[in-house]
Amino acid sequence: MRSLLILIIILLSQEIVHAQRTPSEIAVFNLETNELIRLTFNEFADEEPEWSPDGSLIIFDSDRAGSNDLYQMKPDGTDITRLTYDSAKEDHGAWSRDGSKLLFQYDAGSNTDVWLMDKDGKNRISLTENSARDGWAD
Ligand SMILES: [Ca+2]
Ligand SMILES: [Ca+2]
Ligand SMILES: [Ca+2]
Repeated sequence: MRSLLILIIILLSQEIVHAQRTPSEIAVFNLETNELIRLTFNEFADEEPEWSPDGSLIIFDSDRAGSNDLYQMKPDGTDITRLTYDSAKEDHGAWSRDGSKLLFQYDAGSNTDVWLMDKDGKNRISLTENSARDGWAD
């Protein structure tokens, strides 16, 4: 069943002045029923959705709080939880195979690094520390 559901991003055409990126939404498309279920509803950029290995959660990134951060939600769009809170740009989230940890790109401005944290946002550590651009963990 899970393989028949596709996460897609809807790009919205209207320009929103205060959004940092193009407004977009996350939706699930059911290949059996051709049903499109929209999961996010706001004028900000919600992007890069990734299923957890067991299908119980979706991580994504969003600039809805000003800074770009990682969030997670249930596949029906409920229980949205913010996972990162600082001013850096966190995106490109990816699940570990056992679903316990998240890899992501941490962009502080002049430089990016790959970070790792528990799926609830705790125990963040940087895996790379150098002046080159390291990223795209997924
Ligand atoms: Ca949005
Ligand atoms: Ca941030
Ligand atoms: Ca770096």
